[in-house]
Amino acid sequence: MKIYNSSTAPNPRRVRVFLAEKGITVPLEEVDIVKAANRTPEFKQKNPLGTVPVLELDDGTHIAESVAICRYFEALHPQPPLMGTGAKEQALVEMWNRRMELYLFLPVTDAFRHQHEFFKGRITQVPAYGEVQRANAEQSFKWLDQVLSDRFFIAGDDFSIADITALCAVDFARVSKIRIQPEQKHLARWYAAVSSRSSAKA
Ligand SMILES: N[C@@H](CCC(=O)N[C@@H](CS)C(=O)NCC(=O)O)C(=O)O
Repeated sequence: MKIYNSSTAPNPRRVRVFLAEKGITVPLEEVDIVKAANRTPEFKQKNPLGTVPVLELDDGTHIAESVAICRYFEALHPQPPLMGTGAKEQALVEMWNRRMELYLFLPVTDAFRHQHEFFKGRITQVPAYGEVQRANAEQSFKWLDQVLSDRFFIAGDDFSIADITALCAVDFARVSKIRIQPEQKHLARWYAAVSSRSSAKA
């Protein structure tokens, strides 16, 4: 078993943090996305979308999509639960993780993809769309600050995959100069708590 990884990209980090929280070690193989090693026909046999992370099982199965990889390890190693336990909690964690993906992680990564030199020639960049997504990301920081005014973690009392998605988004946002604002005290309190966990170094 191994994971095709990029040590600088935010999606593989989500999986690394998840595994670190579980205390699981999986060999990592670095894919040089700067040199577009993820876009070769050989890599696309593992994941036709040409993205990392990809989990390769010993039977040759490839599982891409960060949440799908996390789901696999949650099923094999349920402790500590990071995707909720019981119908209600699992649904709430799923809801918050989807929200973090759609309204935080996506605008943050779109701002980067559509405005940064790195993606020039790799995708059709629409800088104005990047600007809209930057504003959406900033709006989501404000919203998350409110959300965190009445709870310790994003989905409630327990640390979950939703916190991991949000942590990786907030850290990656720095590349596009999107930062927690001084008045966003709840968000700053949450960020200090999650980024001081040892898993955050993964
Ligand atoms: N929905 C996918 C997104 C994967 C993704 O976009 N990965 C980025 C790294 S964060 C990538 O491979 N980018 C390289 C490229 O697009 O060339 C997931 O959750 O894993």
